[in-house]
Amino acid sequence: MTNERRLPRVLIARRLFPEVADRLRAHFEVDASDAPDPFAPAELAARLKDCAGVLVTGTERIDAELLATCPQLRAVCSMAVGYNNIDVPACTAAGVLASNAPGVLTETTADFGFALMMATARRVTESEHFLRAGLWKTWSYDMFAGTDVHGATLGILGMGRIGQAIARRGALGFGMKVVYHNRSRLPEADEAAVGARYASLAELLREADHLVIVVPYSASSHHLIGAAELAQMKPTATLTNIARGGVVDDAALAEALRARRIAAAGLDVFEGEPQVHPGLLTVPNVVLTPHIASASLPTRRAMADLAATNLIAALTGGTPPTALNPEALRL
Ligand code: 8YV
Repeated sequence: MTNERRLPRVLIARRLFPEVADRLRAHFEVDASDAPDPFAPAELAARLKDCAGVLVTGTERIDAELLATCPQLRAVCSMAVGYNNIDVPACTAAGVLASNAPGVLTETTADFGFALMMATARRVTESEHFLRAGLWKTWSYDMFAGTDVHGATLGILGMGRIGQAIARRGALGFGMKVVYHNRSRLPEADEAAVGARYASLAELLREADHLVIVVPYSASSHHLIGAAELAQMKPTATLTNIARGGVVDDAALAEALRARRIAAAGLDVFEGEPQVHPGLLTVPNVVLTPHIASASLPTRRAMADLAATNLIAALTGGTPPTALNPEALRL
């Protein structure tokens, strides 16, 4: 008679690197999604029923209702740094370890934030559409004249790792003045490293030539930038959002862009994505990208690997390196 002990079962909730699934197979029985789309909530719940752990991205919603349907679950490990899709207190209450993936995507995401801000300021996609449409007939002194980035004032809303990496690019590479607003002020040495000055939100909005939003989404940052805030910005200013849809009121932004109350916007994230507010699709002065700020293959691999490391540690008695609720392991 064989007395084989079954390995704990884990789910990889999105199609991911096969190498990461192989790493997990050394420890677990693995159910890996190979579908391009996320699971519908009912399917996710069904697949999680007998799982001890799950590797998720920013798209799976993990809340008390779902947790109640999977009593065996002990770890939810995300490859995203933002974790507004995970109800961490509900995980803790259910004795489920939750982790995110900070650090590994900082520089890649900052590169993209800077690229999007520059494309917005210098009207890169708008002018490309013009060229592709066969409209380019001659040179003109003001054709697609944009706003300078070098030497301008860079306003950063949310000064965590990614905000600081963007500040370094602006200050050290482009001679920008850096002003920021954050829930808490940085230590003076960190401010000095990039010459960043702390400001109130109102000052930030008033002073920024280019406002870059990197603040995490939560109930307190919902529609932090709406019509009233956009009205305080310079008419020549740009706004770039690489944080989360919902931090900016997209309807108010579409209207501000249409009325040219600000010059332009660069958006990688949207309220209700992958849906995009129709008003944003019809104005020319916006650069739109499909939530790709962390999308370089080495970085996506590092994000997935960090989630796998957390999952393995959580389910094999180790210490998950980037746990959001380490106390859940002790419950
Ligand atoms: C992810 C992100 O690509 O890390 C985050 O918070 O928004 C992106 O890097 C996305 O959430 C999928 O995991």
